[in-house]
Amino acid sequence: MVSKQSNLCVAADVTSASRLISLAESAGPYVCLFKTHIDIVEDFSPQLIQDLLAAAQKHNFLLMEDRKFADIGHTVSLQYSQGIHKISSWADLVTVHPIPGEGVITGLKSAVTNLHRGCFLVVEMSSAGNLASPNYVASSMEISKKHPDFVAGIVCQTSGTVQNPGLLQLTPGVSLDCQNDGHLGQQYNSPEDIVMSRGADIAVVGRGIIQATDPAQAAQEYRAKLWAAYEKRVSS
Ligand code: 5BU
Repeated sequence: MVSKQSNLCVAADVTSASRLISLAESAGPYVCLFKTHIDIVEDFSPQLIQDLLAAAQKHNFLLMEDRKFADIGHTVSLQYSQGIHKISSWADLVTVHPIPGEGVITGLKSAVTNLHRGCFLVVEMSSAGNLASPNYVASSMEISKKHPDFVAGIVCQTSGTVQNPGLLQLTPGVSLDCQNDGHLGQQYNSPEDIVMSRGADIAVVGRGIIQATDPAQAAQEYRAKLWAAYEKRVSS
């Protein structure tokens, strides 16, 4: 984040391997994290992973697979390391719902004994009507404390949820032009609000970048606005 002066994570929600790699090349120089939903790629192949890893190394970003694991420990350990995607072999970070309890984390950890891997716990979502109650958020934060060797951060929407300075706050729902995406439930904030009022350390931008006519230029613009807000917040 510091060397690239970027707290921007791009949500690369595209369905073809060539578009995914093209985004990694165009937005890659401006992001600290490149977030995938690998299961939406229609022409997935192991070569795509090799290309993604090469882009990550070239542009110095981490890969996050937004898999939102949410099952018993044994099942998530298989979903994480097996199947066609073999997520644990390439994704530096994954997302996890704490709904099953602590076993979801111990299960994931059991699949990666020799790899440098981590997760973000999803404790609050950006979507309208999401079910995260204050109790759920508090209990989820308790779980995060028990696994500092694997929980790198928290996905949430509210400033103050993350009290531990050792955890990063990742916050989706950021757009320069939209308030929502209609009946699909997404709710957006501006880059300034997400960092200054909602406490994001890293902000996730999907359609604001990937649907722009020039994704590289959009990524530059979001990076500049988000980083300026971040510097302002941490120095105030
Ligand atoms: P958008 O196009 O900027 O709306 O994309 C947002 C991305 O962040 C998308 O990949 C979602 O899966 C992801 N997301 C989210 O929007 N809200 C959440 O609470 C979580 C993830 Br967790």
